[in-house]
Amino acid sequence: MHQDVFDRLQPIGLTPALMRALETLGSTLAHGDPSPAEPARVTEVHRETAVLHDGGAEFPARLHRRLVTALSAGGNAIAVGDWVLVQRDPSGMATIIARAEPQSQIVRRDADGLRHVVVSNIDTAFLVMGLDGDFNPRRIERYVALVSAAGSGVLPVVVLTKRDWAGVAVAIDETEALQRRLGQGVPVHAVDGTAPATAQVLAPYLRAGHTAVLLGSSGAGKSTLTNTLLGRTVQDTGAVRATDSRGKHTTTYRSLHRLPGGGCVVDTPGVRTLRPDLDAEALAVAFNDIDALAAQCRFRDCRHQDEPGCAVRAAVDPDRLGNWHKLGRELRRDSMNALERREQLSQWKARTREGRARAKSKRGE
Ligand SMILES: Nc1nc2c(ncn2[C@@H]2O[C@H](COP(=O)(O)OP(=O)(O)O)[C@@H](O)[C@H]2O)c(=O)[nH]1
Ligand SMILES: [Mg+2]
Ligand SMILES: [Zn+2]
Repeated sequence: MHQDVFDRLQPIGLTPALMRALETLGSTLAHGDPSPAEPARVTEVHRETAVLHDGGAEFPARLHRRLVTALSAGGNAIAVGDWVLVQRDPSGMATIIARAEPQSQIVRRDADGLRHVVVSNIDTAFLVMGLDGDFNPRRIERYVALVSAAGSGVLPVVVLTKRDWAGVAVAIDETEALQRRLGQGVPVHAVDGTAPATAQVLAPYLRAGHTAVLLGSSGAGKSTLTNTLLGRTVQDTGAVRATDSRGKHTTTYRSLHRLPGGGCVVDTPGVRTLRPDLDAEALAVAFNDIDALAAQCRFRDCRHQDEPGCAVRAAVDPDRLGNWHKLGRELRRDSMNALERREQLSQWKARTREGRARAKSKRGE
């Protein structure tokens, strides 16, 4: 890749590692193919099309069916933030023909346990929550676990919005309590998302070439923050119900925006129920205080439930510990389901093999 191409793409998040991945993809594709593939970043994904950015401008592109099928076979999909290669047909229409393996990926599971990629290649995850009826430390811990599972190098940052609405005293109390509960690895900020000065508070997480995603319930203030960071109104924002502070789903799809200061931000629609695609390691990272204290429990296999001499129960917020137990149960249920699904698949494959063999012998082959 030419230096000038890298220089053009670096402000929208291209790293040397991703550039090498794209180059490798490009050289494997080049065999016998005359038209060169161009690198670009995905800023929106729709059913059959996507919007891409080439460092200069945005343009529409088609998704290549074979690529979509190959990715979905591995429980994956093209997502906002991905780095891809595109090829143009004679009319100039672009098609995404390859995707670089993401450096980080936020993945949630739906009620059926199916994986959904939310966003790829991010540096910061702003966990946005209102200091109104939306405030819920357990939900924030769930988001921290979601981010821990995204791969190392993604920093979770809690952004408590509506500080102006809650009042300064309440905001300070809630912020300090949450910071104590989460520990020092997760910064917590209370902001007025509508105030221009909030862009300066979040600027350290949005350096040139960095990408941040905004996660949180509908009505938490993600689109408001996006507009404040951009310094202009790009995203529609919606009113929340006074009774339960819930928002209408004003934002319906994810979109990546380039910030005037150099970074990128991805606005997302809220999800009602959040199930992180967890593994034991990610859970241990998200709750590293529990992991560290466990070494001091009297019993080596302490479950931190009712055992005597439990160092975890003695030190950790009981509600946080309860949440850790709950996420652990979900994790075991999900991995059990994955095992069952694999067993089911191998049984089904064995049956089709037998079926084919029977058909063959009937035909007398
Ligand atoms: N007073 C106040 N209102 C806010 C703040 N952040 C968001 N809002 C309001 O909350 C509502 C929902 O915001 P929106 O950005 O659409 O939430 P989203 O669903 O997370 O994108 C809108 O009416 C916003 O104006 C804030 O910090 N202070
Ligand atoms: Mg929104
Ligand atoms: Zn214990």
